[in-house]
Amino acid sequence: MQVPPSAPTPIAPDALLVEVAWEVCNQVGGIYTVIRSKVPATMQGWEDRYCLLGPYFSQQAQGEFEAYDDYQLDSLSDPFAGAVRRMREMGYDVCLGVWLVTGRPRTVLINPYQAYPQLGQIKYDLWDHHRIPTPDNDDLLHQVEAFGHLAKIFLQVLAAEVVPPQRVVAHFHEWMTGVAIPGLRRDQTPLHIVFTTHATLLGRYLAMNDPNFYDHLMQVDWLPEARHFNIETAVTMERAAAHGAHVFTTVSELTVRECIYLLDRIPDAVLPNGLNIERFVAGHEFQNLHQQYKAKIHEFVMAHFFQSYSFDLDKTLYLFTSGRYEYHNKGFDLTLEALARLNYRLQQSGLEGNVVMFFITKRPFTSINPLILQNRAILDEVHETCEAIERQVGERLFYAAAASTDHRLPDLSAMVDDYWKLRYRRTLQSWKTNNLPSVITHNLVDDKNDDILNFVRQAGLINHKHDRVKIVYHPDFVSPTSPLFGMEYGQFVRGCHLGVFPSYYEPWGYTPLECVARGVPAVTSDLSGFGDYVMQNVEAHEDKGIYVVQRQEKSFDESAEELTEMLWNFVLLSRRERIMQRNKVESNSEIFDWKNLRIYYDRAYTLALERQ
Ligand code: G6P
Ligand code: 1S3
Repeated sequence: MQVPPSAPTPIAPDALLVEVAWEVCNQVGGIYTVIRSKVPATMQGWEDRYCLLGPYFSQQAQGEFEAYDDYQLDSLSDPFAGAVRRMREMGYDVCLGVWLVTGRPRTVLINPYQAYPQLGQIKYDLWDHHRIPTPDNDDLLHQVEAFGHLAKIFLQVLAAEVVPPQRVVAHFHEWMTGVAIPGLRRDQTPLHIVFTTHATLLGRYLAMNDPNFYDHLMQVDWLPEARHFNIETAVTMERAAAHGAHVFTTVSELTVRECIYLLDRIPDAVLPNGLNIERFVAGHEFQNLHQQYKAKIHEFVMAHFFQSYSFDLDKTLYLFTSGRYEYHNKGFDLTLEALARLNYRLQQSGLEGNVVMFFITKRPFTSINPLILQNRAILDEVHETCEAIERQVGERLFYAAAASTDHRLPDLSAMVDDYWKLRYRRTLQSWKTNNLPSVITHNLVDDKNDDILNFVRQAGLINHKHDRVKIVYHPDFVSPTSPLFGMEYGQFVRGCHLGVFPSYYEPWGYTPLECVARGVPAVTSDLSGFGDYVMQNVEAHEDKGIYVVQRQEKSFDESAEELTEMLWNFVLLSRRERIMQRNKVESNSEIFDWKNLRIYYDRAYTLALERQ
């Protein structure tokens, strides 16, 4: 039996903690994962002294949030409820309730639109007091500024509710909520403020556009660059938040460099990201789950490829990458180059087996390719026909066996009705084709200028029969309602053999960690916060199935060669070795549990409480 971890000692029993994030009950990207997965560990230390604060967007809130009714709200005596009641008396529309996620944390949501009538004044004050300019036509900036204004009011009301020596730590994530910080400092609100940036906005833009971003980082003049990319408002907000916070933090050592050169403040601490590993643990079942979901991927692969040619699925490895479509930043370019080299090596080697590589990302598309949908439907028909024949043969064979006098296996083909024989033949006839299996599963809005497609066209990596590395580009997230995969993303990950994420720009990067938590080995890079953390903190990480491609101070060609070598070595593993590796990966994922990483947050809060 597992011994439950004892609740950690509260860092400051008299303090309250409010964590403010745009992605509370509102999934946009990785910060949602940070906040949500951290809730159980945070609640262990802070219990009912913890509250989340985020924007109220009715559509998102409907599925994620349960508001307390007036009776429940009135019966609560804590300062959070007190502040909500007080704001309501002041005429604001504020909800207190629970976020319907593991840990069910207390959550305050505020509708930003209610402050739209005051936007003129809010924008004027931001400029007048903090030199933050706002253009007239950007609705996201308006939402952010309106929410920042309301979050500031809530925190000021809360600060007035608490009775000293009780204190409040307010932890803001990312510029979208950090916009409240300069005003809170100007008004000298008695709060202990922490600000975490999960990536610098300018860093992301520069990295996307400058192949030598890391070499040029030290010389960047932030304001002209921010203007050049038309992100001056957000960048000035980010800088104001970083400078206004008592404690400024980021998620990895890599982002520290960006903070120094682009935000002009050295972070006080690095807060690495973790997961609630317990949610991923499947006990001794996890290897079976791999087998089970791999079988579902087999079905997709049969539908996609076998109409043109077949190959041995038992000797096929499934690799994948996933995430936001940032071709260069996410390392899709490096991955494709390494796959082309791996394809060549495999062709030359005479080794058996194939690799199917999936690119799971999001691009504008008009529809799923109808031919691919049709193939899927025909394969289902083939499956049904086979099952019908199997049933018929099974019953007749059983009867023949019982009645047999010579104990010989009868002619099985004679046991199938002509109807089924014909149907079998016709279904297969309508299915087989001489065309190559498509690389992409959907019709893209802009097919001509797509970087992934242009690479495969140029490299000729277009699923020829003789290609040993096949490519499937799925420009939509995998979901149970998708007619092609019909599974959850997490199930898809479990069914694969290796995740490939050799990013060029990645402040942290959850995707490889999400593989590891499911017992699937993964490739990351030393330019991702996760990879950098692994190199510094996890001994013999390759043995544990975490491969780190060196991209710092390496040319594209050198990194591509290293990645090719890693993939090659992975392909050479025997099934037994893969099973053993998955066991090791899974049993080491505990290192990234928030139970172990929460301490970084607690240290930042302790520091904030020491600062006035
Ligand atoms: C799991 C299953 C085994 C299966 C293996 C396949 O470990 O429990 O029954 O043989 O997966 O592993 P592979 O790496 O070849 O997909
Ligand atoms: C950011 O989200 P992103 O994917 O835009 O924050 C994430 C959580 O800290 C981090 O994992 C990621 O690298 C950043 O880029």
